[in-house]
Amino acid sequence: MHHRLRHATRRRFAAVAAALTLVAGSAAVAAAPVQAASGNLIVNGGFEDGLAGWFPNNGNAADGATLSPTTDAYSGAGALLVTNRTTTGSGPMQTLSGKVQAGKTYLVTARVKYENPNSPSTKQFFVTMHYGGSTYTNLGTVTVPRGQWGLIQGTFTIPAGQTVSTARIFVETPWTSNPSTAPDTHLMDFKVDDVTLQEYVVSKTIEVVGKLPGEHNPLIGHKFGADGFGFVHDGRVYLYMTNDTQGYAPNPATGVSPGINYGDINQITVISSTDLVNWTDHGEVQVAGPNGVAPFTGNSWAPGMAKKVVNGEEKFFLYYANGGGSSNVITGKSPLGPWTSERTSTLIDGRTPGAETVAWKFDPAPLVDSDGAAYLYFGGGPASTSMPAVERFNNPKNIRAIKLGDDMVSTQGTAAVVDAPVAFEAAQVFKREGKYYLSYSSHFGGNDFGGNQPRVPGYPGGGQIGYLISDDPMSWPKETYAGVLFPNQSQFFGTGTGGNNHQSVFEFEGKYYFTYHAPTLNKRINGNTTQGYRSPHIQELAFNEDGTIQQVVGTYAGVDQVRDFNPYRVFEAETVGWSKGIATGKVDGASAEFGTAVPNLVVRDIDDGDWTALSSVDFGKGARSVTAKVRALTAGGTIEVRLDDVAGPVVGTVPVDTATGEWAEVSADLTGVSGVHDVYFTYRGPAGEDLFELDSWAFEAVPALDLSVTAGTRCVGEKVMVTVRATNNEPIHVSASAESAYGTRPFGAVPPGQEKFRSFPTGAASVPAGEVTVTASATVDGEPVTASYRAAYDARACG
Ligand SMILES: [Ca+2]
Ligand SMILES: [Ca+2]
Ligand SMILES: [Ca+2]
Repeated sequence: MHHRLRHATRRRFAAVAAALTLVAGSAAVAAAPVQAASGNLIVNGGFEDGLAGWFPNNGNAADGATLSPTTDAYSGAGALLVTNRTTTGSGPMQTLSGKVQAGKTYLVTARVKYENPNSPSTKQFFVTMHYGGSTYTNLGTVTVPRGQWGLIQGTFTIPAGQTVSTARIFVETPWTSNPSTAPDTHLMDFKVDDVTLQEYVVSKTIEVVGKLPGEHNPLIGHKFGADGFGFVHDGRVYLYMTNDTQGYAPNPATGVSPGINYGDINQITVISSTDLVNWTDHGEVQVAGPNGVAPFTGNSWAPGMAKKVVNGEEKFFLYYANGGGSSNVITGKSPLGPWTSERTSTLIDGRTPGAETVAWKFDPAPLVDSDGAAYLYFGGGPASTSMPAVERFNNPKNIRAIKLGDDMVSTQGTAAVVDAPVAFEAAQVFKREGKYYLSYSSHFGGNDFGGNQPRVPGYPGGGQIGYLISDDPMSWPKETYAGVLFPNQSQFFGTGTGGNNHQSVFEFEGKYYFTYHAPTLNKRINGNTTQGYRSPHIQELAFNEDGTIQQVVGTYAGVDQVRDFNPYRVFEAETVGWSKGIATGKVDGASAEFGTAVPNLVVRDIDDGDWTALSSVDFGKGARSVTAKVRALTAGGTIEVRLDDVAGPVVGTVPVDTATGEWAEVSADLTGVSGVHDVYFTYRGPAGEDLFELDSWAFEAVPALDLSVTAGTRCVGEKVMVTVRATNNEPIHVSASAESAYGTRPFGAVPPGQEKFRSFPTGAASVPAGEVTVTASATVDGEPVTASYRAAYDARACG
């Protein structure tokens, strides 16, 4: 009876363990985002301390084995040898009493090897938990070839309510009732080394470099974001996105998350940039759900953004899909909030006139026209089944346009049909040179759209971005269709990047840009088997003479950086061109760069070897120091500042030597930093520890003196005189002197705003072209500052 129960339990768990192994094997490329919350719970797991902590499994009276140290180790100098085994469960055991808890998830690993030449050529081993009594669970397994060290690996969650006071783990071979009939098969000697057991915390931190240095797509590498909507305000581009990271939950063992579940998403992610390469993470707006700005909505997908002055006050309106059934809007005081809800029910739903038959009343995209009139475009999903199948496929009439009220949070009149060919979702409108452009995503066919129907020539294929051009923002007959402006992203980014898309177009400093998404970061994490987690991309949009759009080509290169990055100010550390291994999180308090009323984030999960980088930073004449606002989490952390490459020269090292747990400023002098460079901050410190958090950076320029210097020549009789003129543009006295091939002449003190001349008699009738150097010095803010200037003169002959 006892054995039967034990057998049944063990077989069941053996099957589970085998399935886990298969999953782990198929995703061997994935880096497991493991965080050991407590370190190794096993005492002397490497057997470097003899047999300390270990005893032979004695869970059954029949179990028995001899444990002895061996120097044939997998790592280090020692390992364990198991001999004289009496049951398949005979192996080394260690108690976990007081170390593990019900409901928590753990990773177990161990190295095993057997060498008996009479044993099978491969053998399966387990690490098994004995909770007590007859409750055994296989935690991890491996099938290893004879004579080689194999790696047992597995994750397991201790069931809620499981008693763990007598929990013990041991290493064994597969159970059989009568092992002594074939001892070489079932009771062979084996060796064990490197046993670990760690608690697992699912981490969303993306450990791979998701945006490669030099590339500009995806826009960010440390989190996901889909359905990006580009919005320009006050010289800055904001991108509002569906928070695809919200339900991302990579398995700690495999690194692979379950597929995306849109139903989990009730936040909108916001990033912004002034150069389209370095993006600031503003975190997530909790839009929907019980704690959301609009708690009467449950989801927040596919945002759209607009601004308008209402009753003399500039307001920002963030529209979003409340799942597939309705759309809503919240109101911001700035593009980053704070946010309020002016409504107590959804903006677009089954009651919206003209939208009754639209299956999915979602994907709301606003347009504020140049005359102040505002419109909302929305809708999608399967066409009415009352239509003929061919029409359902080609002209499903599932998109709508409706006028927004002056308050931007109500609609006016009846929604008009947008007859976008093969339409599925994601309508968005922009205006250029008096014409309105409506782009949208096409459907993938199938029974919802009438089955496999003949496609009208020129109409979009599945999952493409088509567009219409109209003179009227409310009139979109099928004749306004203008073509496909973007094929499916899988055409450019390959296996694993197919699926839906959602685009927007925005104008920034005279150029038009196209936003779309692709699961390229997901692909970099997991290879070609992606789980639907999408990342934002941008390409430039170009137009033909007739106003049609040149089809966009998706690239990892992305768009050109609009301007160099200005380092001489306080800017958020969560502004990143490229990164590795970091996460971001919201903290209380104001943003140093964006003000008191909007969220501030910090860079977190900084481990030894992680880094962040800024693209194309203009240091001008030179930077002399950098300051970081940090919160040390351990002693011994440093920040290395490097130029142009993650392994580039270190131009300064910032010690993070402040009190742990406290925000403080740390800084370092810099050497050799001038001109335009990519800047890499590489983080160093004790391995396996969270080093510090980062809030903001500031660089300080080498102080310079503002002098204008010119040189020239004139003839005095038949001899050449070299002349030099220095103008002091500083508000203080500057001491200066000039040096030429013909000597050195002091100017003495040059008063603020004044100029002085000096002449160098050459004694020659002709001189070649040359240069003078003026050296100036002054005391600025109590510090001596010296600067030198060069000025050239032409060759001259006199007489
Ligand atoms: Ca060892
Ligand atoms: Ca990290
Ligand atoms: Ca910050």
